[in-house]
Amino acid sequence: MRSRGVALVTALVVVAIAASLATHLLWRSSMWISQVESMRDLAQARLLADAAAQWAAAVLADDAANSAVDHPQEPWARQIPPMDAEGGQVGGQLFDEQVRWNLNNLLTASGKINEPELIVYRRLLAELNLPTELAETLADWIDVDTEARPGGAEDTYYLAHSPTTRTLGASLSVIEDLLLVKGYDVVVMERLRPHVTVLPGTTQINVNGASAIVLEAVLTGLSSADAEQLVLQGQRLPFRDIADFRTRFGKDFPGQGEGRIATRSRYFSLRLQAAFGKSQVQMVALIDRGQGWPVVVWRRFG
Ligand SMILES: [Ca+2]
Ligand SMILES: [Ca+2]
Repeated sequence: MRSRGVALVTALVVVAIAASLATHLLWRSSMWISQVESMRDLAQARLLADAAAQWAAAVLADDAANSAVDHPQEPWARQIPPMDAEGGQVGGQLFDEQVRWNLNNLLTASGKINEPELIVYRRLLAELNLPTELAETLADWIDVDTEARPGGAEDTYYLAHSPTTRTLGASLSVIEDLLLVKGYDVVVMERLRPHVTVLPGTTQINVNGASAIVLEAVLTGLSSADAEQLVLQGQRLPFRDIADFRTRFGKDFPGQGEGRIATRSRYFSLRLQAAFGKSQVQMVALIDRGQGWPVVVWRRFG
């Protein structure tokens, strides 16, 4: 009787273990299936985002074919709320990157610093109440020589500080590169970001959409009040061309540096969100409308 009792208990234990093992295996395989599903969904969401980027390029091509100016009231600038597409959802918005000052304007093709542009950057920093040494440290970071400018910093500084690194000696690829440069931190970045960008080569400022701070920095002789008045004018009715920009100012136009401004743009950034099944992706891309069909220069998923 006692041994039967023990055998029964043993049998029950065996059954219990087998059952829990089966549950565990079932759980493992369903985990595996859901992982495969979410990987598939993620891949689909990315495909959807890439398709949307191609659609944005087509929108910009269409704009170039139909208008000689670019301004934030044009159809390309509209925010597209998430909408159903190919079994998922996608939405986003295009932004004119040339309403911001391009930090790579500081560098000439031969790797030297463009001194008049450095003056523009110093002015921009001063308007933002940031130390103007940030212009010198960035200049040393991107120039090809290893001689430190007054207030700047070259390899000797970076090799002695953590994280140990060397200066870039080339134009910036992405704005986050700035965080490696002496004096730049998240607080500085937050203040700078609405007014600066990182684009290939040298670019002009599109006066349709640029901030008063940027206009004041690129046009020597323009006061804050002048710049603010111009921004308001452009918001009421976008400027057709630079002659229109000057004329509508209403009195003798004090700004110098017309080579730095334009009323159309080549570079646009795209921010979009795509969702498929259980997965969501965010994408940031830079689009170049320079020659022929617009191309995606780079894209990042987040
Ligand atoms: Ca346009
Ligand atoms: Ca230097």
